[in-house]
Amino acid sequence: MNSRIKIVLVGDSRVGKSSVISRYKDNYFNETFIPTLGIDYRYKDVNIDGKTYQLEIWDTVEQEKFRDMTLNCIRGAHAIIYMFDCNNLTSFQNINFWTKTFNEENTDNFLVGNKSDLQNVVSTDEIYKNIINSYNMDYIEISALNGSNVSDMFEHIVRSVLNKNLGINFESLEIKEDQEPPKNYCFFF
Ligand SMILES: Nc1nc2c(ncn2[C@@H]2O[C@H](COP(=O)(O)OP(=O)(O)OP(=O)(O)O)[C@@H](O)[C@H]2O)c(=O)[nH]1
Ligand SMILES: [Mg+2]
Repeated sequence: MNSRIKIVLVGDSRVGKSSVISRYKDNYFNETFIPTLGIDYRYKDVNIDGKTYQLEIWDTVEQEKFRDMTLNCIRGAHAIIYMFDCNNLTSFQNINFWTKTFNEENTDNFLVGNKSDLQNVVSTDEIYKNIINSYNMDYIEISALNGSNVSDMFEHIVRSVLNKNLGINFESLEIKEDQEPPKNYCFFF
């Protein structure tokens, strides 16, 4: 038996949401941009302090037509990753929009700058550093391309969710090793 923790990634198109999931799940990176066409999830087991947690990691898309589905997907999530591209100011400015759109009370929220392998126009600038602090979320910089901080980030999120407890009854989340994903969570297009 282990426990399932649901994590949802949101943010502008091309910030690297799908790439981060592929890097973490399969240790794979594709330089070619293949836009995600809907909402999907992947599973990944992680062992922390001798206990296995099954992470249910949801990949979302920017387009407005999927907004309601993303909102549905966020209900019941333990953590939300608000992701931007460290080298794309617009994607950082749009975090304000994403946090307002998916403002959930019972989630643990993280601000994540991806593409740290590139020149960093956001978090090296004093003005933006202040904005990052004002979000009052843990800030983590990662790179799907070279894998920097990716596993550590997911582990940090799990520990944080467990520490905060968030009113989650983990006993009720216990699942059997070979249990099928919940079918009603599935959106394919
Ligand atoms: N240099 C660099 N490029 C990256 C990194 N992560 C992703 N990319 C590239 O950025 C582009 C977009 O990545 P995706 O993972 O498809 O972005 P996405 O956020 O899932 O985009 P949508 O599916 O449209 O929402 C691709 O060409 C990736 O190869 C990174 O850490 N560093
Ligand atoms: Mg994608």
